[in-house]
Amino acid sequence: DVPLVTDRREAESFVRQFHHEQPDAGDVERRVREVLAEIDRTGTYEHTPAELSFGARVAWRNAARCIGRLYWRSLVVRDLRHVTSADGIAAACFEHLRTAGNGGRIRPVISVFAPDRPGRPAPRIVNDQLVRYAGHSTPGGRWIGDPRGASSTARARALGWKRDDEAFQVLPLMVEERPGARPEWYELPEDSVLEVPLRHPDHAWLAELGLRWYAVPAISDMTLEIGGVRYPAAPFNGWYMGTEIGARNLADVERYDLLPVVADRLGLDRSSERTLWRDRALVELNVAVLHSFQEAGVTMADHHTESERFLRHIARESRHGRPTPADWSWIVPPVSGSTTPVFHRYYDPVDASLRPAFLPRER
Ligand code: HEM
Ligand code: NRG
Repeated sequence: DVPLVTDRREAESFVRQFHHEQPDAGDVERRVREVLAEIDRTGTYEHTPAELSFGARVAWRNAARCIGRLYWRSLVVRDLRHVTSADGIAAACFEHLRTAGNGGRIRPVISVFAPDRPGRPAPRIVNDQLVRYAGHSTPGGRWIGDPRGASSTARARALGWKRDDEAFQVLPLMVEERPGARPEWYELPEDSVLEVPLRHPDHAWLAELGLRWYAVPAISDMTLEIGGVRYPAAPFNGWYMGTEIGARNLADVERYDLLPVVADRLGLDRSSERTLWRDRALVELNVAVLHSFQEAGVTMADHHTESERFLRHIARESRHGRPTPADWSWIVPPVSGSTTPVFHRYYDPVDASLRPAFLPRER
């Protein structure tokens, strides 16, 4: 599967957008001629560092499912297009996690590795996030760890990695130098993975459950597309909103499925749905997540604050004459939706052809 020649119209339209939004960037017509000539000569073109940074930031601005877009301008862009070996990519990903984790004061960062070129497809990161917990089911049908990590766990084991039976074992990073090649795998160095043990401000028993979560959500399976050029290895991170962990990762029946455990420790009556034991357990679990990150000094947003920021983002974009396409079903938090302002309105329609963009990995 050889990447095709870069689309000339996508390239030209990106260069024009870049110069429109960054009027100090120089002569747009000259740059358009240069880019088109380079595509005619080589089948693709190279972004300038300024184009790359702008493109990555606008891809974030365009992410219709993301509630965290207020800070899109401050994304730190690491230009690693020259890094193509599996060893080099792994080392750079670990450095990404350190600089993003920043001792707890999390910084939004993207690392952009080599793009696909005609006849030379780029390396891929196999994992869906740089940090993710392993998971597998026992012969008895019980889950150990995160079911979301099951396919990566199986993949890593086939490559020779050893899992244990812990609930929160960090998976190794797997890198394919070429799509379809046998991945190299790397254990994450301890100093690159910041984690927070969970406890509850009022319920000491919660700490005894031994729950934890990692600090930096770094998506590594989306392709960054800018001006017709595709960057399949471009992991990015911001910080967590508490509900992602407390209302989904730890609570979903298909994930850690902890609501019955928490409800029992709270002494709730589970004999009927009408006691709302699920809802009450969910709130306490989310309190524990926010409290623990706060006490550990690790950046995390609560869903009320992040919702309010998102509406400020929409207002600011609109002052710049730009719409903010958004997907209601992803923006509204998974708990207490109607208590947040993002619930009570509709959004500009999502246009799948909007670029630059983060696209789901093809295959
Ligand atoms: C999705 C929050 C930073 C790009 C999301 C989701 C949340 C979120 C809650 C929905 C996730 C889900 O339901 O699974 C935040 C917060 C950030 C942040 C609080 C703090 C700064 C970023 C950054 C980027 C980004 C830095 C890219 C540069 C995306 C994309 C999605 C998304 C592409 C959709 C993912 C998918 O389709 O699976 N974000 N985000 N976000 N975010 Fe953000
Ligand atoms: N829900 C996923 C992470 C998705 C992206 N969320 C962010 N992104 N906050 C999870 O691991 O729970 N980010 O770039 O900050």
